[in-house]
Amino acid sequence: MKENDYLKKLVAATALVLFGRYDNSKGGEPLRTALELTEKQRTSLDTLDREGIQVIPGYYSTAQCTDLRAKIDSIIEGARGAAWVDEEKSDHRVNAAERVSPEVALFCDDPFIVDIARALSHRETLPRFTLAARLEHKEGGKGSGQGWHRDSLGFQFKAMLYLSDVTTDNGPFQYFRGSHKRFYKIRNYIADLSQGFADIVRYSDEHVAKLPQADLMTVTGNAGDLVLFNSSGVHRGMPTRAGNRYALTIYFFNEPWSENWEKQLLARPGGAAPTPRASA
Ligand SMILES: O=C(O)CCC(=O)C(=O)O
Repeated sequence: MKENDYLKKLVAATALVLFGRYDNSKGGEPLRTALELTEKQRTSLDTLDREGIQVIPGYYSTAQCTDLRAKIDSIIEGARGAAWVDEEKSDHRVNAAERVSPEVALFCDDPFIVDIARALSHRETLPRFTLAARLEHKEGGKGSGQGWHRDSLGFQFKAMLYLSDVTTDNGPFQYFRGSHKRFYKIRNYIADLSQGFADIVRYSDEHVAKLPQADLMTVTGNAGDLVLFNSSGVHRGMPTRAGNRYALTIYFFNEPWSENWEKQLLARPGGAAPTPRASA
């Protein structure tokens, strides 16, 4: 092992401990009163706490998904330069699609999901936006998210709505159950990591092969299934073999809004002030 790998691990682990400690000290205003959650939301919170991921089948109807797939095509088409596309032209993304689509805005403001995010982060409000994405099979495409990674070392939560039926061919979401837990992360950095890493939240296939494979969840399913996940766990969109996959994903942040994020989002129509969605 190269010497500087140890140094990087040490820096990563120290950052983890610090992030863990300060995770709840930044972001928006703390919850003023306890949220009134439904039984279903409590189940989601328990599952997310234990596993880091929960799948809720049939959250949207087939008809809603058909409509939203067509909306995504026109949002990507209309966004032109503001759409992000990977090198292989497989992964097409528009961030903050709720700014141009009332249907996407409805999903972005879904109270069932937003309240789960608030309960998880203990925040009154959370900045968020919704990614509209179309994944097309292209030879050499790395999959949605461009390979194995954690989104951050501290809190991050996402809600992904499949708008296509998803098989092992068209890029299912993959997640290592339990990898969102602090102890798992620390063990991951200190003990398991045998590769050098250019970026402390990105992992090679060789490294991921050493993680407990029994924890690996490959989320195949139907259009309309909702996948809730703590995105500080190890995950990726599996590289595609055929077909395409549409999805909407809400990104929640437990941090004050930053201009850096704003640069990656779709401009508001008419040049209105670029404030994030953050209402409860
Ligand atoms: O779309 C997916 O399946 C994975 C996306 C992903 O890696 C991410 O949201 O960070």
